[in-house]
Amino acid sequence: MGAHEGTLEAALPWTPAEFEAQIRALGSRYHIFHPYQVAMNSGRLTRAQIRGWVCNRFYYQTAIPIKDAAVMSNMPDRDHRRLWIQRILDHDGTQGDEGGIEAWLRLADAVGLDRDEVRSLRHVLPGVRFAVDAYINFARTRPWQEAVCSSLTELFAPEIHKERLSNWPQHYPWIDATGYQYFRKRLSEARRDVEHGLRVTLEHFRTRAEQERAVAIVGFKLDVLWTMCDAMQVNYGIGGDDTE
Ligand code: AHQ
Repeated sequence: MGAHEGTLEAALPWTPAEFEAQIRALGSRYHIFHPYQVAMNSGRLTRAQIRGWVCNRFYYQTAIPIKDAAVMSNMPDRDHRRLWIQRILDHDGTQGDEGGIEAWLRLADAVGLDRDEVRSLRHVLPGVRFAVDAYINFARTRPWQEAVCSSLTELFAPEIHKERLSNWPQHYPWIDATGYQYFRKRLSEARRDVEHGLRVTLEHFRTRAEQERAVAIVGFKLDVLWTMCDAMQVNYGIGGDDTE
């Protein structure tokens, strides 16, 4: 290929299929491959390391509806808001459905944590807090389509929830099975979320430069998730003696 064609090719937008494939290729950076998650899903974490994860991830879970409300506040289109509001209800709950934050507190009960201790956020590590706050601030300050794009890490989420549901009961028999409701719930919710998020992303980012911006945005959010695991690994370690 001549230099001219090379330049031309580099400037051409990806087709929607190529664009989606570029985003899906980022899956290799998903936190399912982080040493802390790998150890977790292969039964090598201690009670304290699992409990530390539940406490820190609670901060992320409570941030999601706040993040999604920030996205909605920038969303002029009613039809998009009618879809997006479901994400807030999924976490905050509604009449007759306790929601994801309550389900996460049930996970806290199941791993032997005190709810008030989890709610106090006193165990949230600086690295986790900074990563989560960066995500909220991104959603507050960037165009709503960019914030929608950043949620596409959930393309890879069903796999990690399925892994927990199949591996944890055998690896962590001390965890009460009532705690797994959250992961089950996310299997269908993540798939529904991603359908809308992908449609918005593939439609909005048109030029090659815009498409590459979208790939960088998903990369930013992958870094948010990865950094949370880094902070937990540095502070809690991996493995060790599993005293109560
Ligand atoms: O439980 C998770 C969740 O509700 C969400 C919302 C979504 C977003 O808006 O960014 N991302 C997300 C994720 C959840 N669980 C994470 C996990 O590993 O349990 C994965 C995370 C994601 O992939 O973004």
